[in-house]
Amino acid sequence: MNTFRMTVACGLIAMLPSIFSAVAQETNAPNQNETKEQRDARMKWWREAKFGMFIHWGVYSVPAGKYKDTDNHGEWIMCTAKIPMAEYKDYTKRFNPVKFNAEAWVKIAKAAGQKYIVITSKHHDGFAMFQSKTSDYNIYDATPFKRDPLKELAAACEKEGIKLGFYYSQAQDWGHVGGAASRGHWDPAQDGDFDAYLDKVAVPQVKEILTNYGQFPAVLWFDTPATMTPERAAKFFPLLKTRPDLIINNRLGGGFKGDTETPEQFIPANGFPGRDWETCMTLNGHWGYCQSDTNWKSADDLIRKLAEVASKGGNYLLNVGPTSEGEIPAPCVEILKKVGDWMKVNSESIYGTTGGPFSYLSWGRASRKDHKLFLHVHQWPANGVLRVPLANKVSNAALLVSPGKKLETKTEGNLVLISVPATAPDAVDSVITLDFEGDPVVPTPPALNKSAKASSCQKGAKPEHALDGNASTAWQGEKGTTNGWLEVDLGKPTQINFMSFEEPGRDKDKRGQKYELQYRDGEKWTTVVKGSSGGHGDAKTFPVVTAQVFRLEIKSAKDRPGVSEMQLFGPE
Ligand code: FHN
Repeated sequence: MNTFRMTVACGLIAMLPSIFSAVAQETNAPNQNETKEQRDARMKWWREAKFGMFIHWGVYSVPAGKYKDTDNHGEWIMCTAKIPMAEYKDYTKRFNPVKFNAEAWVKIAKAAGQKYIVITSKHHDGFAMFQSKTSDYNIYDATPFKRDPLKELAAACEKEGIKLGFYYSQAQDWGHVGGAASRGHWDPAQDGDFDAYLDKVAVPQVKEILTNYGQFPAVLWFDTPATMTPERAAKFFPLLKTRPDLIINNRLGGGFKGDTETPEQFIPANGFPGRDWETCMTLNGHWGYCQSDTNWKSADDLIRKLAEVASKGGNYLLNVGPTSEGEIPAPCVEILKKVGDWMKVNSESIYGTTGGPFSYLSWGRASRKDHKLFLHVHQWPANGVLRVPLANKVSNAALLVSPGKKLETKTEGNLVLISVPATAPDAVDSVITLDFEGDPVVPTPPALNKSAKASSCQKGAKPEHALDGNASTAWQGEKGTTNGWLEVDLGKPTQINFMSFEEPGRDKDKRGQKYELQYRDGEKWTTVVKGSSGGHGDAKTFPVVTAQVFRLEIKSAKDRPGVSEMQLFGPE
């Protein structure tokens, strides 16, 4: 065997342990051998719950976003203000949340219609919000409070029938030697061995939060897998396997998929077909309490987001950032109560539903339970007729608020026309139930699997990857290009009044693409709509245009132009 071949052989042999190790890691991961039935049973309560409360609470609520002459920080304040470890730890002396009332918090969540809570047991600053024997840098030992809020929350959740999950920052830890920092350490006191940190702090603390809180946690929400490898992730597997019913997200790292996808601050255009997913969002612009951030989302916006998430088969984890006194900010309580008022009337259209069959509806969203559709009407038809692009036989239609009062329906081609009252029962989201027979027959999106061209294509990509209905394939321009275009031929002149597109990679990639949608108008291109994406695509509605060839022109992109899925739709 010649030298080259010998070298290659030795190289492969040398790699074998890590290959076997990675495979071994994955095969040792929890739930590797569970059947579909076992998985469905384990995920059942979570899939039915649909709506949860995220709580980001920690010692960062003491500075509340301010540090010296800077403001607008959140739970990252120690990093974004580069606060030295010793100085940051001084905040613990002032952390005494005497107004904390677990029962009150759980009742706020229940009143909103939230069925589970996920609270930060330890965030990136390394401060444990529970009594930890592993490190005295915790709320019980390091503050005047001398209580374990997770224990009190666990008792309140048990009493009120709410599930409780724990968020844990397994890699980033700016308060313990060796803990990772995705933006690098800023205090030499943080420097140390990461594997030693995992063994001495993270793994023992995960054991504590998995064993000291009775039936909880029902969910373990790992976050930011900085520097995690399959071997490092595998350190947690034996612990995770001690809780066979535990639901684990996809952020442990080392390639561990976990049970749920976790889009953050956005709702994916098509959800994640075949995967459980949960989008988490803030109520203002910060996860942790930031006193100056009063930019609260409206209840109307949140109700429509909840309907959109349900229509795509996902869960909605909506965050609150309590104060250092232990209170959920009053505006959050008011907004959540309004969402709860809507849920009191319409929760049947959310709890236990799956995604609806429509890729697009001009007037709203649709969730589903077997042969019943819940039509979430955001734009009430002025002419009293709701047009539903469903070619199935329908047996009944009614307002959810008055189920006994049948609405008249008739079929027109592939449309179901529902006669509705002149006034919408709910200005934000009125729900109509529609019972149908058979499997849903809905329009094929006009651009799906159509032929496409592009200005350039990176090796291995094709323009058609943006039109194949699969968000994990994407068209991307050649490396080094910062603009380009993707052209689709619909095969015939088609009425279009809505466009959406998703971008490859996590929203962290922040491609920030400025784009124009154009249609071929004789020899020229006419622009229909312009916009820019924030890293996870965009969607636009516009006056109806009839054309056969459309082009998405990316005028500028921070990275090469890229689209993982583009959809064009016309009016029903
Ligand atoms: O860095 C964290 C952030 O502080 C927050 O906890 C969010 C919530 O999902 N997760 C990480 C950012 O992706």
